[in-house]
Amino acid sequence: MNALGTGRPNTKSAGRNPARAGEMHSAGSESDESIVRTICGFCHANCGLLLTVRDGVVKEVKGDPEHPVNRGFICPKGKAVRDFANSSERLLHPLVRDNGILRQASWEEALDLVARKLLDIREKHGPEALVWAGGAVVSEETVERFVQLTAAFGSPNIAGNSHLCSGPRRIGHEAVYGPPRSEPDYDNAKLILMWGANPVDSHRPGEGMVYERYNQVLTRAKRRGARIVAIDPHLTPTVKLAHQWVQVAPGTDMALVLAMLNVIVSEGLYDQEFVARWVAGFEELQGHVREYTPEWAAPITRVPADVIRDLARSYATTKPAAIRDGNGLDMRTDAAHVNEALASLIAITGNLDVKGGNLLPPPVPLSPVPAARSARPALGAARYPLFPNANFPSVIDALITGEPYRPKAMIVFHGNPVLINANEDRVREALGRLEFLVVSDIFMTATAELADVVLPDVNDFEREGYRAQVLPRGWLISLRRKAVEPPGEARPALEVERELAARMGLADAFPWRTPEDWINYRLKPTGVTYADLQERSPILIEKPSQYRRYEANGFATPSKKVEVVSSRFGNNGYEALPTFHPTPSNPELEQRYPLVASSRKPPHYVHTKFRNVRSLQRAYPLPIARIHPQDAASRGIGTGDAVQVESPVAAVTFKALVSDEVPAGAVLIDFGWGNPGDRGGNVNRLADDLERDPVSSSTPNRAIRCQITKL
Ligand SMILES: Nc1nc2c(c(=O)[nH]1)N[C@H]1C(S)=C(S)[C@@H](COP(=O)(O)OP(=O)(O)OC[C@H]3O[C@@H](n4cnc5c(=O)[nH]c(N)nc54)[C@H](O)[C@@H]3O)O[C@H]1N2
Ligand SMILES: Nc1nc2c(c(=O)[nH]1)N[C@H]1C(S)=C(S)[C@@H](COP(=O)(O)OP(=O)(O)OC[C@H]3O[C@@H](n4cnc5c(=O)[nH]c(N)nc54)[C@H](O)[C@@H]3O)O[C@H]1N2
Ligand code: SF4
Ligand SMILES: [Mo]
Repeated sequence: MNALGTGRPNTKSAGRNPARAGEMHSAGSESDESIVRTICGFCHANCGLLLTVRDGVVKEVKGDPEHPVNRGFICPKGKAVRDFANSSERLLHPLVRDNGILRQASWEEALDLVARKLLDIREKHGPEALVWAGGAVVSEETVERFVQLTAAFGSPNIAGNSHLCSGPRRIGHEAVYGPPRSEPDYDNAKLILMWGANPVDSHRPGEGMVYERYNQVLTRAKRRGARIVAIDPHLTPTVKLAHQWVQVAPGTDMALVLAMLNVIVSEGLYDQEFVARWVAGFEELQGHVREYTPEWAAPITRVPADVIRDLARSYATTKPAAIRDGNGLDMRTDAAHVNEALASLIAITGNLDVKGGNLLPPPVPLSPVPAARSARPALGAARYPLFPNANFPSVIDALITGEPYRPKAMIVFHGNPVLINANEDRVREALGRLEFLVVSDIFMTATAELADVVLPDVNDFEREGYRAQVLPRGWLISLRRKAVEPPGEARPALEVERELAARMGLADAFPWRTPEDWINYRLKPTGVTYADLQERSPILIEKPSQYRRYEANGFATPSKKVEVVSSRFGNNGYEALPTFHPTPSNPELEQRYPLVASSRKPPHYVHTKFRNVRSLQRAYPLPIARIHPQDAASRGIGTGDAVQVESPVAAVTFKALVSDEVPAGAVLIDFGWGNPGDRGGNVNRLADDLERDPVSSSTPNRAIRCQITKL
């Protein structure tokens, strides 16, 4: 084990009394100033931060130069963390709905009410009537809370947002070579395909893996001489950084991958040795892709045939080559199968689990969050058998149709399901049918506004927590330190969850009293303890790079081989080979809605968060719809005009930006508005949630048929 960092105390005092980490909590006295080393919790990167805390208030935020993930770098949101920490808009007291209105309540009253209602619902409808709905994995403790309570209650319905984020990619890759899903080895690749990913803005160059100085992975690779190709319909900062831009038409990646497979297979450019020894179904794949020539794919993808051919050849022959698949390959109706095709591409070219290719890093081993033992299956299990846990679209269906059973209560923790899922109006309708909705958040949100009980949580600087990340050279464990006291009556979710468990007769399922207990329990298999982290965080558990680990035991598939004809898919009633299905033609619909809208994550915000941070609000006040000059001209639309975007589901107003960042026929709309007070429209109101990927239940939040008119 190797400690990164200095070995100096983690909190150093600029005042007279050197403060130890544990004493930081009450930085109350007048002269008290200290630096707290912690991690940012606003996105997955979890950058190391140094907070200057004076008189119990965060005064300054800097990137931690010693944290390997960011080495002092801090993004625009990170810079605004101080304003966020000191926001005056925090939820300060529990709220309880009374005669239709949310009013302030004591913790006693709120917790008694939640316990009583949930027990009553269990008595009448069974434990499965409770659903947990969480948000993005921004650190471990932010996706763990209330899961334990829901499971102890007896419900298997743990439903997050992974149908929109990485779930489809994971299912697609695992169908071919089993878990874990592969991650690009940026620092050793000679060619890197950035496929539907924009890490220059998203700061997410990997999904299950982080990289040292992640904000420099691409520039570092370029400096080393690696070639970077961005496959993206939109002109993004990542595209600008790449050597080549393959401007695939939105949603047509399947045709592009199939044509690349066709070239590689027909020209014998695959890794013959690897294929012979490790690939099952290769002949079938060979026959299957014969019809998918570059000439066939060109009109579909709007990528010229010779560009496709060159891309296939260079990917297959530049050894080693890595692919970063991004969130542009989720949120589409062919999501799982597109990723299956990509996984086969990686494997047959011999780029799987080799240095500079796509690595298969073992995940950090953590003790499990105990799961429910339930008589009834999770919602969605029958329709989406390959989706782990429950999935949110099936929860919505069940609320509306009552099939296979109707949930009655929901706990939303650290997420905003009303805004982030396709078809906001239908999500609202569904949540309106709940008997009881509990929301834990730190701000009033579009989801919290619907709640029967709102539980004010503490924020990232007011609690202890932890993050366990995979780096190419090992496992990195960081401690989140408590730097300041929470405002008002905000209380840590761990404490709240425990109190609820006690009130509901579930105390036995909750032996953890403090964050320390919980962190020690979860980290036990790693050998790192809370005390170790107190002393020096982050801690890197070095795992010398190991490649081709499959040589020992094979791949984690039924045949122990890479299955380019996926038995996991085939055995569950899905197509076992990736197949192109043209969108059925519907002239009436296409005439009425001739454009296709996608959505964009603005670099200033993360999802629906931060619109209440004034500095960011000023920098980027409202959501923008980007439209191609040709489409703008024919509609008389100019930059700055208010436009109405209408889809078959809803109509929403945005400001227009005429720009050739988007191809003709496409519209690109900023995602994440719709919370109370942010004054922006929600792009997800336009998306259809019934059109879904049959494997992953992913909805087309990034492929919305629409028309635009100037207002
Ligand atoms: N159209 C479209 N839709 C999308 C996407 C897209 O690109 N386009 N992206 C998708 C993706 S990738 C994802 S991951 C999802 C995101 O889905 P979510 O994770 O549900 O979205 P967030 O807006 O991040 O919601 C996080 C909530 O947690 C609250 N919060 C912050 N800190 C704390 C805390 O310490 N405690 C508690 N209790 N709450 C806290 C915030 O105030 C916020 O309300 O959206 C998906 N939806
Ligand atoms: N600023 C900011 N950073 C974030 C987030 C945020 O909300 N804001 N969210 C965080 C989360 S939860 C996630 S999951 C990550 C996501 O981070 P990334 O995986 O980098 O994904 P995105 O940033 O959503 O970028 C997706 C890219 O796919 C492209 N794309 C859209 N449609 C298609 C298509 O049909 N084909 C292809 N090939 N490309 C397409 C888009 O133009 C875009 O460039 O970002 C994280 N970081
Ligand atoms: S929001 Fe910015 S500073 Fe915070 S973890 Fe993400 S990239 Fe790092
Ligand atoms: Mo995400």
